[in-house]
Amino acid sequence: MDSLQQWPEPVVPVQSLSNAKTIPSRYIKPPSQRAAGDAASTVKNIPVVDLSAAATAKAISDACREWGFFQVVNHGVSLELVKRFQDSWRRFFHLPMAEKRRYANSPATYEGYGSRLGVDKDAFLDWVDYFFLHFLPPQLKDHNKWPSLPPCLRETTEEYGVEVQKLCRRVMKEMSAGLGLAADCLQQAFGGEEEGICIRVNFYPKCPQPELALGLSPHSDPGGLTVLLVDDNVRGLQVRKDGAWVTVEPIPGAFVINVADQIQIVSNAIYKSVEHRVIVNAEEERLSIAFFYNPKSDIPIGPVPELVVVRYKTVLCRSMSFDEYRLYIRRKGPRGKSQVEALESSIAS
Ligand SMILES: O=C(O)CCC(=O)C(=O)O
Repeated sequence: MDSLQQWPEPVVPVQSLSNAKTIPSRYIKPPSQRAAGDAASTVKNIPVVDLSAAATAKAISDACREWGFFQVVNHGVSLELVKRFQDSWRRFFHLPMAEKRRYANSPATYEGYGSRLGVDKDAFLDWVDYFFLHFLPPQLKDHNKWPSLPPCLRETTEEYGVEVQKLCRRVMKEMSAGLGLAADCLQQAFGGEEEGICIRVNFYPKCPQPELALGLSPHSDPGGLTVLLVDDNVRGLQVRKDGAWVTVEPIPGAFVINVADQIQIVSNAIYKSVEHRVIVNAEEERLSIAFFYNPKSDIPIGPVPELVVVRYKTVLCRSMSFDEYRLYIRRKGPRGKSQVEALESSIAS
């Protein structure tokens, strides 16, 4: 049977382990992968871009070249909607386990309620439960697969998706302009108006031994760009910068945006996707909501020709559809930047 049809072991929701004194060995990372021993970075925070200011394309482009991560303020998405959306999902994760398990997922599509990424048997696991859903294309969106409780969740998620899609299209234009390209160039490379969108709501329960575990192992996102909504007052996200880990200081009302692998590919690696991870803590649970803005999934995605000629005179990344590309993370789970790097080295060799 195809390994993506079922999980290799019974799935245990992390939330059900949160009140124990110690964590099961599956969640104990080898010492070299724990956050505790890493040198702290002296850099305080990722760049902040004010989307109501002039020269946004330059600010975004600089952030994408130097960091691959930035926060946006004055982004135009209603803060009341953002709060309603966050609250409805927080309420979902506090429903009885039997209600959540009605949506238990499989690795075939990942849609639904789950607790692991990757299908390798006996793999180390991350300290996170999540809910994954498709928002676009329309043929993949199915409200019946989204939680029916709390009652406002489906409607609020729909409203939020429409607004954040607009934000993504705007950021794509600014990223394009920042590469010296026509404003619609990156969007066209993604399949025009047929982009894909999925949402993963991550719930990190309190962890009795946070120094031994990670909420999410280091990874870059496989899609185009990610708009992340994080808790205002619980830190957890760390971004790799010049070999050190920088803890993101959340700004209330802001979104964290990051370049993902498909933007690295279409920009011929001028914009780089960046490794990030999540640390957990014993005092507070944390909720984050990742909005993955992806190319149309069945077209070849490769570097924009203008960038090959102008910038490097060489192709750094080979083309592959996003459907093929994301199978890797579905099988392996978070593995740093190994996949996009493998694509680049296959060109070099
Ligand atoms: O929880 C976070 O802050 C980051 C989540 C993330 O990296 C992801 O969902 O891919």
